[in-house]
Amino acid sequence: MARIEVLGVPLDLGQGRRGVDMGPSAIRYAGLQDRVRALGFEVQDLGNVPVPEPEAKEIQDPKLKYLPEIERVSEEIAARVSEVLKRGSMPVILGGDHSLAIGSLAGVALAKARVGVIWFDAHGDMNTQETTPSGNIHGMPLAASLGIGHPGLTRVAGFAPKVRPENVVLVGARSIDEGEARLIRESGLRVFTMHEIDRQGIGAVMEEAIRIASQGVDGVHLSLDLDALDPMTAPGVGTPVRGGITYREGHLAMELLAEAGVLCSVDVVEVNPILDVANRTAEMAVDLLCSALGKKILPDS
Ligand code: HAR
Ligand code: MN
Ligand code: MN
Ligand code: MN
Repeated sequence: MARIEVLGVPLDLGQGRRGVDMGPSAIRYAGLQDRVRALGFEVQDLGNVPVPEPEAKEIQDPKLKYLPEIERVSEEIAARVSEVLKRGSMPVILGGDHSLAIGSLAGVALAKARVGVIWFDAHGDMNTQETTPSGNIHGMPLAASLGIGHPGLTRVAGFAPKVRPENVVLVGARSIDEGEARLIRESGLRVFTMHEIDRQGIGAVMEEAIRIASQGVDGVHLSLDLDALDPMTAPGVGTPVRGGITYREGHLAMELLAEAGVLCSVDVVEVNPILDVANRTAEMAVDLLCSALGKKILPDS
């Protein structure tokens, strides 16, 4: 039976609100291990990657806050994630803020010749030190993975880029900064904003997203930012944006991914228990992960 290995990354250095470092605990507390085992997987929890506390560090570059610390954590994540894949398991990385995806995608790219990415997010995460309005690195991981931005972020694990734009799809976007919009157009990745989801329906959007991400690759990485969902469904995130993916749209998207059978690795990020309502967002994260791993409303047997 397939094996899942869980790696926690209590990282909050990539953004400005405390509490997202408690995300891995909240997701585990929501029953992750038992729920995934109930689907028939073997599950091993590798514990957490060590992450420095912001109070113990100083911001050096206001356009790339905590860059040296995030670089070090990213290298560690990359090494751990590639080991998991080389053992034949599926890594599930629990955040923490989305800057951790720089490391997780680096790890996937180390282990696989060519990888596709489905990036669920309200945001573009396509900023660089030149375009960022905040200096927060969690607004940069998709750009970094495409080889755009500061070399400290793009060259994690010693090479760039990690993915080709023709295999990258952004789903659920509704808050894109001006500079990001330009980088998105220039890089040529495919974006399904909430407008396309409203118009075509999440089913058609996901079919196309899966086709693009899986063309010619050895696996598809799902980077699931919980702020892709509507704040009514997922209130416990640091940068909520109205008008997001509904509970069922989220599940249908994950169910279609499971049916496609292409997933090789998953990030679950931006869950902030301090901003949450009775752990609802962490529970939603576990629910969505189960659907992505093949949970059906009406099981076959
Ligand atoms: N685009 C804004 C910035 O770069 C906000 C980014 C918020 N990002 C996340 N991850 N929550 O998607 O500062
Ligand atoms: Mn902390
Ligand atoms: Mn994000
Ligand atoms: Mn986001």
